[in-house]
Amino acid sequence: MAWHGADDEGVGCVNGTGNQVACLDYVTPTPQGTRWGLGGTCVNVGCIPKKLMHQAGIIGEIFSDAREFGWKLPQDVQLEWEQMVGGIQDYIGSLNWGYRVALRDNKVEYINALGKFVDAHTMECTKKNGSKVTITADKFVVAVGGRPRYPDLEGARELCITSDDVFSLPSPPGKTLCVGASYISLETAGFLTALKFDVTVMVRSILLRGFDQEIAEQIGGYMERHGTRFIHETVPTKFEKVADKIMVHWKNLKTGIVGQEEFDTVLLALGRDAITKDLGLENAGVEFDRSTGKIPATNEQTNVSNIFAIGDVLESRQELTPVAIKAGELLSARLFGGATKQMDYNQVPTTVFTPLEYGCVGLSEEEAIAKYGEENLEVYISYYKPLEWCTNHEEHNGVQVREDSACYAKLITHLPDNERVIGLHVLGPNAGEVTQGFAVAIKCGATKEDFDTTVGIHPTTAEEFTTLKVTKRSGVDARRKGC
Ligand code: NA7
Repeated sequence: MAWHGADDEGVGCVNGTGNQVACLDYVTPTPQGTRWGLGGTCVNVGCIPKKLMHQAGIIGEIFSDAREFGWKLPQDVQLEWEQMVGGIQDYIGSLNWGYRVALRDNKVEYINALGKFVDAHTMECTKKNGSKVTITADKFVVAVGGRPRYPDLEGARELCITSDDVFSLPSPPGKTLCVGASYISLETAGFLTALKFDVTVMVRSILLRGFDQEIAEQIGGYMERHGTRFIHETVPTKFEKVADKIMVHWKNLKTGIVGQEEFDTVLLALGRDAITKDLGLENAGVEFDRSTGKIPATNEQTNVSNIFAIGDVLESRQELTPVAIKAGELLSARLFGGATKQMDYNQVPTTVFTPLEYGCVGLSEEEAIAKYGEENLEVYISYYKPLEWCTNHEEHNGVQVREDSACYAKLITHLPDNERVIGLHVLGPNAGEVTQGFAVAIKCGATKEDFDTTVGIHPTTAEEFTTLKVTKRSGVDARRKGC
């Protein structure tokens, strides 16, 4: 059996079974020449460096809290970009090495080559130096993941970067434009703003499509008040090199007005494509969507019985590393361990690491209304201010650094089903940590009463969910002054 692609999910240790296993991994460099090591998107150019840069931004914001708590800090605290990037890249290097060692310890052969199916049991592997080897296997797992999409616009590939490049930029990005309004764009814009860069987000339609729109708007509002500029209903039309800058030409979709502005860096976050098109899937008889690269599968099995797919290449599944890891573990246990458990893709929690983090599990309000009808739902809401923020009265450009009603908790319940909780949303510090525990409760079928009878931990932000009383239906103002 061969695992193809080393997104974390591919680095499986199924070899305890005595099977012969190979893991094929190859990173095609970006148009800017960025390449990385073993571990896939999350480790190298996704979750890991993103969270660390987000943390660098949070640390910057904490300086103003620290002063209010009595720490005497210089006013002009500076970030050294090169040191931050160096530290993050060193850490990633250690993870890459750890994966190689894990593969070796588990007697998995690591082949640093680009694979292409010759038929359903044969794969041709091309190494960096052009030499080829052919491997055969009883079973294949396709876990090649996705890469950022480039628009068909002049200068896009030559001049712009993507999330594949931003975490290893050798010098500070300077004035930056983030194109796109989904989580990769907003997270990048968020941490770059917190790191004190001049950042603009170009939005074609709405923020965070697919997420709860009330919260998406709140995220945008918070980011805007804290220094990120937004250009709405606008798309880029051309990128041009002017001296050492990038001239971005754009068009407003509503008014038709065109304009241009210079930036030092342009980051494109316009979606990702599964990189299956050169994988020779057709040679193996595997069906896939030629426009998105996605592979349909039933319980991770493609239409060809010995070829499986996990992770971002799967059609209609979440593009989240922990989802892929769990699906991969369950798949290997079924294939080689005699297990029968299938992956449950429902109620998967996730977090958007914008400056104010957004964690959610279950349905958005829009999805809940579409599925059950508004009359069958109760939506409990509360604005809150973390205690940790409450000593900070500093203002920046007329905005309180730590605002009163910026954080938000929302619980959606299904009335006919004993008020079972079908959606939990939290906007605030440590939202990922808050959401993870509640996700277990929701998976167990928790009701509003279960939340109400759970004793809160005081003083925390998560306790907000044990005291929710105001419903949206009531029209009562859920805003609060202070902590
Ligand atoms: P997403 O979630 O696919 O979102 C793409 C964003 O880029 C979205 O805001 C789009 O606006 C916008 N977009 C797409 N094409 C254009 C063009 N041509 N011009 C301007 N704006 C555009 O992408 P991410 O890059 O954040 O990737 C996240 C992926 O990782 C996603 O697939 C996850 O599931 C995993 P729209 O809302 O369509 O108007």
